[in-house]
Amino acid sequence: MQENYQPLTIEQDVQQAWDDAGIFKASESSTKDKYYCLSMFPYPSGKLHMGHVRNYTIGDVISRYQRMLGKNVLQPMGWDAFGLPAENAAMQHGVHPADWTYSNIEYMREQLKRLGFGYDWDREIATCDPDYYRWEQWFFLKLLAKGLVYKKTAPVNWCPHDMTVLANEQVIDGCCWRCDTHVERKEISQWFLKITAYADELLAALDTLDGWPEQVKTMQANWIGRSEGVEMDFPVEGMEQPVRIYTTRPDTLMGVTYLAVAAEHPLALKAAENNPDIAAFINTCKLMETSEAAMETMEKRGIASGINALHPISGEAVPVWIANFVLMGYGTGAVMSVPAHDQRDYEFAVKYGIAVKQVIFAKDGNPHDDCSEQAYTAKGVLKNSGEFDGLSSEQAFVKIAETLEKDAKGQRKVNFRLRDWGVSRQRYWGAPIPVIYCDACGTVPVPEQDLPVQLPKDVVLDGLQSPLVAHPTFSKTSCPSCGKPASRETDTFDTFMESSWYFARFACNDADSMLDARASHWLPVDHYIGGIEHAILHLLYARFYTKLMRDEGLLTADEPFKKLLTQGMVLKDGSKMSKSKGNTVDPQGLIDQYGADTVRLFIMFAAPPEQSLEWSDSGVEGAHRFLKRLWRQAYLHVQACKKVPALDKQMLTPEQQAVRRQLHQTIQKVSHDMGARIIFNTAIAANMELINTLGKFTDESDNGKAVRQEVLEAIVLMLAPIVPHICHQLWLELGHQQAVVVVPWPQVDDSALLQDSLDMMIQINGKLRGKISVVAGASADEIQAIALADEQVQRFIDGKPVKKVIVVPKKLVNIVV
Ligand code: OVK
Repeated sequence: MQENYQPLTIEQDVQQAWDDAGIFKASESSTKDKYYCLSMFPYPSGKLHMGHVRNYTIGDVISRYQRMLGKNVLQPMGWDAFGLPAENAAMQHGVHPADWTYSNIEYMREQLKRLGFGYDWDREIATCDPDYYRWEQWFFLKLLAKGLVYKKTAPVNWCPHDMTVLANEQVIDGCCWRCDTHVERKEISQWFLKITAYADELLAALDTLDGWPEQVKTMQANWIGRSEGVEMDFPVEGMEQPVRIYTTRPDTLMGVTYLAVAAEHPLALKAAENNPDIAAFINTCKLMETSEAAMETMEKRGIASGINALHPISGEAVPVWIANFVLMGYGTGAVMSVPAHDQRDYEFAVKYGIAVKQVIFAKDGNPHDDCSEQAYTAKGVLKNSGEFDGLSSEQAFVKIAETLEKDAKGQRKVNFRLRDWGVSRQRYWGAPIPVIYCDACGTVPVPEQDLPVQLPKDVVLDGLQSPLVAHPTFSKTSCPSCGKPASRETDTFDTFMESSWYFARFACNDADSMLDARASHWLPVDHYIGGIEHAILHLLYARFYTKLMRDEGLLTADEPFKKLLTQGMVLKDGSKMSKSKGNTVDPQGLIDQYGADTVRLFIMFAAPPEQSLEWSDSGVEGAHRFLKRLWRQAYLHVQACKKVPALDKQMLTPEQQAVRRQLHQTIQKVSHDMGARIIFNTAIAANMELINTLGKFTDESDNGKAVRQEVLEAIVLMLAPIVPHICHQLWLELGHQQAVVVVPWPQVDDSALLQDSLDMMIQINGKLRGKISVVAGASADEIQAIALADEQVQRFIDGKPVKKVIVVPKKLVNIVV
């Protein structure tokens, strides 16, 4: 055994040994229980960020721990390879997005290997590979045939100067990132997936996800936004068509003082016909970004349409306003406004001098229901509401709904906030949408035998229009149905399409169909690890896709991810590591300097996985020192103990018993921390304490050596998931042939725990100087020996001769020097 810890050599050799033995290849024929552990696959953006290292270390530790528990583990890795960054890089550096992507994959794959992650690389996927996206196209066409896919117009961000569509991230403060021109909203025809058809199930099934953080389930539930309300019609003066609105607060109906409609609403367009001011206002509404965030924060503006609607119950005239915060794509494009009881309506009413009519009052008559400064949004009791006066909000909900239903003016309705998923992107680096447009036959799906529709490589990107639009052989084709010239869809899929099913394809990445029986074998993923930024969209789309694949007969699972761990951020000096702040730490430098195990240990020791982790250079040093100490202890033991004596449990001294008790308490604690709690820092700390104890344990008797061997072996096994290279090597040095990866997790010896122990205070010259743990029933001589061997006691004695030792049974040891 080498005297010094040399991580770089060990790590290379150990990784080679794993590779040679094919240790991480997962097989479906194993008789063991399966365990599918998955970390969110990366965008191949260039090189690993510390956030990736944290994510993938957590996943690898869980995988290795489960393997030691006897599970048949699948842990795959791949690349979420399409998307805008590749196009940007292509333009900046003059490389093709495909070349940029594949060279990043090469580099990042090496980094992952260097960190020792136990992936089954045979299952690697890159989503930009036609063998992957062909099945995405195939599945899209299945959904099209089923009516779960449709086309409609939807707004995009449009730069009128560059004449191009912009992604939300290319809009900066409402302006184009390239030319700073004000971005407009433009309606174009796009493809949608009917996720709303699954809204009920997506919401209800959240209750079955016991292994998900409550916070994530709440975010999903809010996003789906099921509400119970009433849909009703307001007749319009001088027109046949009423205005339809939906409200979750019908109890406030008698407080309506205006209606607000979207700029694209038919009433708004009608009003604009002979009013240039209205026409101008509608035009300015088009100059608006489409992102939800922008809609939330923009200034709320409007204009009176001059049209009156009629209140469905009182029959009073209600003015119709055109407002920039009402969107045609949301609900009916019109809302009833109750300024007294909705803050946005209140601010708008105050701004434009519209009446505020309070109809809900606090039940207890408290003055906090006052509406003179802001809206009163709580529920309460109705007043100023005619026949409904005196009812509670809850009673009024029912009564008003019944009244409207009786007169056929409205009806109760369950609504969802969730909208269908727009999957068209006007970009090059994505999976082509497999449809053809023919003047004679309309929209024609690409026949199955013509899939995949391959993304052509011979393009030049200029950052303006997608090069697919003008590509001579791609955009021009012939109709599969009538054979006449036709044009191909030039939009590509949203990259969330690829990440919505990759976890299933990992199970059968070589299948000659989208999925085969192996997908149902491995799914659901037992543990999914990733960033909280994906709490809503990615996780919802993946759940939706799972249900779609199930309903297509491709999968038996109802849900994709049984357990979810959302990892915390990596911070430096209190803020998120980012290029713009200049506070990033490059993992590669640390790996080169200290080795992968040190980086892994620091990351797992610095914080529990769900909390944010503050970067600390001294913490990395500390982790490295600990590994050197572990190596040293093993080295000294192996030198002193060429042949390990058998442990004789009947002949243990009290000190040996105390060490064994701490050992088995540690196994118990670490198993609980790593298994049930999924907390690793405390598990590591317990092992550190055990190493400290071993450092003080100088017993060179046969049983002493046997205990030391037992402790070292257990530490190596317990730390193997976290620092797998050093543990692999130490396991061999401790005299074993098998790779530690496949050795079972250590078992608690209950008999070692049974020994009663007690703490005894130590005084030196009458002053309290420490504490020792001894087995109940230990003799005075044994207690004296343990006390004198204690490191702290030795420090205080400081080489002076011991004059006297007084042992007060079960209480204290007094040493006189
Ligand atoms: N491909 C998607 C993705 O998020 C996942 C799909 C399943 C949708 C974690 C940074 C960083 C900070 C500043 C500048 C640059 C980078 C994420 C994910 C996983 C993969 C941490 C990544 N900080 N990057 N791909 N990270 N932290 O490559 O939360 O962005 O779980 O790694 O991340 S990803």
